Amino acid sequence: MEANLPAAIGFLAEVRQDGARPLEPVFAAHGSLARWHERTADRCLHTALVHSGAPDEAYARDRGRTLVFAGELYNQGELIGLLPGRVLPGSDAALVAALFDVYGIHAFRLLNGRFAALLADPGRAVLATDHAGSVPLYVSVAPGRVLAATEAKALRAAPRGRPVPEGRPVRRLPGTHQVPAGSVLDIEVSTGTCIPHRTWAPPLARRILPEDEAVDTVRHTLERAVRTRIDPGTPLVVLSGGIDSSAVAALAADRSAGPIDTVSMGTDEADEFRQARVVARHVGSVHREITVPTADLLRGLPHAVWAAECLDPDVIEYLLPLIALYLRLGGEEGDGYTGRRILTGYGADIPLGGMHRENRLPQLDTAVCHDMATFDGLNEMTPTLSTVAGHWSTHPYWDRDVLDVLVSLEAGLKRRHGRDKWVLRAALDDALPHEVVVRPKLGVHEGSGTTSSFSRLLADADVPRSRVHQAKRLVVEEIFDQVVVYGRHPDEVAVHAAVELVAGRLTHQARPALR
Ligand code: IOT
Ligand code: MG
Repeated sequence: MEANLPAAIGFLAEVRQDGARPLEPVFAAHGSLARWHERTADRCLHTALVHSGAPDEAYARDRGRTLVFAGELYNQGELIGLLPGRVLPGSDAALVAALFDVYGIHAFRLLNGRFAALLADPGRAVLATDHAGSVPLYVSVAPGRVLAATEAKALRAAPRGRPVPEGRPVRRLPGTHQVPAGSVLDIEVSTGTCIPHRTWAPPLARRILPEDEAVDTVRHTLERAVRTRIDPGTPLVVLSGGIDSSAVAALAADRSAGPIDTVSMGTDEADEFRQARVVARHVGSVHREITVPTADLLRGLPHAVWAAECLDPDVIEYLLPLIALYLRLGGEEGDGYTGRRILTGYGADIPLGGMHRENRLPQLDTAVCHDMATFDGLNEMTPTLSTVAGHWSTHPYWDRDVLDVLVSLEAGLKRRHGRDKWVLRAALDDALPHEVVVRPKLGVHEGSGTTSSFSRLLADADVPRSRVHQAKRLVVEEIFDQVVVYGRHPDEVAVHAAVELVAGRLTHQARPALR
C-alpha cells in the first residue's frame, strides 16, 4: 500500500485480565498483519493490526494508557489547535491520545474522521466509533475481558459475551455486539460494566437559509471535505457521471496538481460509460472503464457480504458492483492501481433524499429522517469494501461537517425548481457541464443491471415474482451465515447453492395447503 493510506485499516484488540490466549485474527481486509502484546500490572493487551506499512503509527502509548486506532482524521488542523504548547503529535493515534489526556472520553466529540479506536486505560477499556460508524466496530464483553474488532468475523470464536447497553446484537454470534455509530463505550474491565455515551447524532432541526447562502455553504464544506481526503498523492474517483461522484471528481481535480484518475464500471448488460466520459473529459482525468461480466458480478455476492457483513439485500445491491470494481482495479499487472486512495460519491442521497424520487416536501423530509435514523449497522461505508482489495475508500458526503449541513437544510432546498438534490446541483453549477448538473438520479444497482440480474437469478430458480425481494434477503442471510458466522472463505461459497436452498424453501412454502 502507499504511504498516504491510514496506518491501520483494521484491528482485533483484546484487553484481558483472565490470562486466556488471544483469538486467531481473521479479517477480510487485506494488508500486512502486525501482532503485539503488552502486559501491565492489571491486564494484558493483545493486538492484531491490519496495516499498510507503518503499524507503529496506529498506536499511542503514554503513562500506562494505550490507544489502538484504525482509520484517519480529517480535522487535524483544528484539533492540533486545541493542544497549545505541546509537542505536535506525529500521527492521528498520538493526536487522539493527547486529546484524551485533556478531554477524556469527550475527546471523541471533537473528531471528524473515519475510524474505530480502542483505548486501554488502567482498569478500563474505551471503545469509540466515528460519527457515522463508518469503520464498523464489534465487541464481546465479560468480566475480566473486552474483545473488540473492526470485523465481526474476527470475534466469531470469542467466548459468549454479556449484553452491551446500546450495542446491536450480531446475527448468530451470541454475545457479540456492534458499537453504535457516533459513540463511546466506557467499560470497566473487571466487572464488564459498560457505560455508553453518544458523541454525535443526526441533526433533527432544519435550517432556513437563502438560496445563495445554502449553495455557498454546501460548496465550501464539500470542497474542504474533498481537500482533506486527497493529500498527498493522486486521488482516484469512482465515477458514474451522476451529480454526486461528478462533483467529487470536479472538486478533486481542482485541488490536484496533476490530472486525477477516474474509473467507471459497467457490466455486459448495462453501463453509464457515456455519461462518465463526459465528466472525465471535462475534469481532464486519466479515465478507465472496467466491464464486469454479469455472471462474475453475481458470483461476487459472497465477497460483498464477507466484506460488508451486511444483511440488507438492497444495500448489498449497491455495494456489489462497487466491490467488483475495487477488486478489479489492480488490473493485470498492477499498473499503478494498487493501494489507492479512493474517493466516492456514495452517501449523498441519504441526507438529500436522493433515492426517493419524491416531489412533496413532507415525504422528502420523512425519507431523510428515516434514512438518517436507520443507516447504522448497514456498514454501507465500511472501508473493508475496498481494503479487501488493498485500497482505502473515503466518502466526502459523510464528512461530519458536510453531513451536518446537508441533513439540516430545510427540505425545500433539497427539492426545488423541479429538481431533486437541488442545493448540491446548484453548488456545482459552475464546475460541471450543464447536462451533468441536471442529470436525473440513476442508482449504481440500476446503472450496472445488478438488481435486475439478481432478480433474474431467483426467477430462474422458480421463485415467484412476488417473493423475489424476500428471497434476496434470505440468500444474503444464508451467505452471511457461511462467511461470517461459520467463517468460510467467500471463494468456497457458491451463490447458486444459496439460491437453490432459498428457492426450495420458498417454493415449498408457496404451495397451497391441501384441504
Ligand atoms: P449511487 O449513488 O449510484 O452510487 C454511489 C457512488 O458509487 C457514486 O457516487 C459513485 O462514486 C460510485 N459509482 C456508482 N456507479 C458507478 C459506476 N458505474 N462506476 C464507478 N463508480 C460508480 C446507492 C446508489 O444509488 O448509488 N447509494 C445511495 C443510497 C444509500 C442508501 N442507504 C441508506 N438509505 N442507508 C447513496 O447515498 O449514495
Ligand atoms: Mg449517490
